[in-house]
Amino acid sequence: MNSVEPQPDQLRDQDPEVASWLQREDNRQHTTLTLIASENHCSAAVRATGSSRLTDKYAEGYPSKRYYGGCEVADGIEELARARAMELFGAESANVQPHSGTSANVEALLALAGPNGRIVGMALKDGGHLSHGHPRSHTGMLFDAKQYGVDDNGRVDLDQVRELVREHRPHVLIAGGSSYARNLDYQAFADIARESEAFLLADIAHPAGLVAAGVVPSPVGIADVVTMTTHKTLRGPRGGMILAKADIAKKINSSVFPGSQGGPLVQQIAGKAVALGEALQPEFRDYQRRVKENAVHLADRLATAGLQIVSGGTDNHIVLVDLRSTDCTGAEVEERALAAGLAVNKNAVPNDPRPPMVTSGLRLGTPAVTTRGFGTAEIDQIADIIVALVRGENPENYRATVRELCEAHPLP
Ligand code: DSN
Repeated sequence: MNSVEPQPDQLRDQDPEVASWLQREDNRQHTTLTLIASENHCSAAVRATGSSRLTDKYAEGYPSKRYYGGCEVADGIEELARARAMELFGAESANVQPHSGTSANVEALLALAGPNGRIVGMALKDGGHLSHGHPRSHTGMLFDAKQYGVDDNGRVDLDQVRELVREHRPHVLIAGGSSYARNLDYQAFADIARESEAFLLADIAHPAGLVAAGVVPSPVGIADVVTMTTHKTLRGPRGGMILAKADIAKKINSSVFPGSQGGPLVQQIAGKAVALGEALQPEFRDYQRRVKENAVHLADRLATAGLQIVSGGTDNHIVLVDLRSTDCTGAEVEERALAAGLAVNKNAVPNDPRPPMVTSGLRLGTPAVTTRGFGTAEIDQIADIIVALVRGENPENYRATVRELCEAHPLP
């Protein structure tokens, strides 16, 4: 394998045990094709920020209003990240401090609904996210949460959303999901929210990069608040971000700090600034266009081979395969795929009769392999391997092909 990076000498010398785990992860990523829809490979420039001295710095507060001295660099970096985020998404304000997408959601919900407030979001089992009011998430405990689902075609049923909102009168309506492959009609969601005087929160954790590139519709300017992660299609470091309309920005900022978080991770904010700078370049649009093209192609190829695709296809980077008409579970195919060198994840499909650790579905995504330079020809090869694995063929028969694809398409 040509581009596995050696661990820094200091780490190897001081702690060979940890260094060897890191080396093992490098090797795993180099020799595995990531088809997990929420993962990507960020640039070396983004990764460099994570190992910088910024990791040592406390900077509680916001630029120019910190509770520690020596924050001039942290201020400059946070201002830069905020300015780039606002430019990229056309937003009135940006908070780049949330540690994750779930943190961003909890922070925004606490700001807009308050403890014990009412919220409505998409159910996890239908493609939503834990932090949209699932009973095991604090968002399902702190708030009085009701959940909407999808119809028999795997699409959000706006009539059901409207009915639920009229009945439950939420403070916040959430539009967004983590295994939903179709565009959402943000204007229709906003109209439903407005009718009941609710705020609209759009969670674009998954399609953030596609939104930034204009490849899928943007909720910015329609939703009151937009939350996201920075490491999925946006291809930055791990973390979260919140965009808000100017009139609620102060509330959101107070909910992030001091409401829910202490010191921001300045090294992650620097990584967000780098990734946002990359996303402002013309090549990023082309990358996102190819992410979607590859996903549409993958869905078509799998469907042509006889696999069922939830909602019949995709509008974004996600392909959700329904395995109920086959002999296998999501967990079985996940294990076979890994043995062949493909990282995928089992996922519930709407009305799934199996438990979450088994499931009847497979969630696939194209962001990471598109970063490696995959086009539709390589997607065909991957799709054919997945079909063969679902049919019960031996994963070992495909390991060499996957390795060749990895070698021909090294990590950034
Ligand atoms: N981990 C995210 C995903 O895989 O979609 C959800 O939190």
